[in-house]
Amino acid sequence: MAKTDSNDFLPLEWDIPTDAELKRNIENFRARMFTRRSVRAFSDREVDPAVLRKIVEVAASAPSGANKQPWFFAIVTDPGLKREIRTAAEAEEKEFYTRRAPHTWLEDLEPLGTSWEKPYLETAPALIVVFKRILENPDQAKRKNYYVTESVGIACGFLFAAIHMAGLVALPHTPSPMNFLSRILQRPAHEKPFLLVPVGHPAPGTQVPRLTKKSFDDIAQFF
Ligand code: IYR
Repeated sequence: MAKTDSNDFLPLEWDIPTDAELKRNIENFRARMFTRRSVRAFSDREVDPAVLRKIVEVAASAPSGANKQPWFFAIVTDPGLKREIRTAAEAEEKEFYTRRAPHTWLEDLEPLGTSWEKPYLETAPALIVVFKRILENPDQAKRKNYYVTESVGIACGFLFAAIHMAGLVALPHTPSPMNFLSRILQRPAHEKPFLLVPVGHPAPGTQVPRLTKKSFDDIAQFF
């Protein structure tokens, strides 16, 4: 790696695990992650803002192109804003389910039991709205951030893992188009909505669809 005078490098702080520790670590993490489910029914139990803050800090620790950290997380707990978001999202979803979605798409959604109605956007105690920041600085239109979608995608992976490991549930929700989120949350034009994530505790008696994950051989191969 090229080090120039302008680089400030530190020793990596890292404990090298034994083979046994490695196996245990990944088995534990794998077992925890396999209990994650997307949830669409939330109880109204609140989540401490300090917990939400730590979850977002984990997400924002993700790697990003040239470390530009091209993201913004709007943590929405205000009931009036949640209601506005629900109303606008349902208007788009109604269009989607009754007009825009191709028949095959609706067929694929059938097992999930979804519809245009999104009560969870109001019941969930928090909505984390993730924005991508296209520009580093809105005044410098030529200085675009790098690999923005990849970076924000990784941050969202961290976000879902943090939510799950904290003991909360969430859903990656993508009403389309999502411009209404910029308007309601008054975000600047160089930020674009990426994902809407309701977070909270599951409603008592919540049921989730019986889903299976593809086999390892279907999705991976050693070369
Ligand atoms: N955004 C709609 C439709 C939807 C699309 C996909 I792809 C899903 O995996 C689930 C739902 C909705 O939220 O209902």
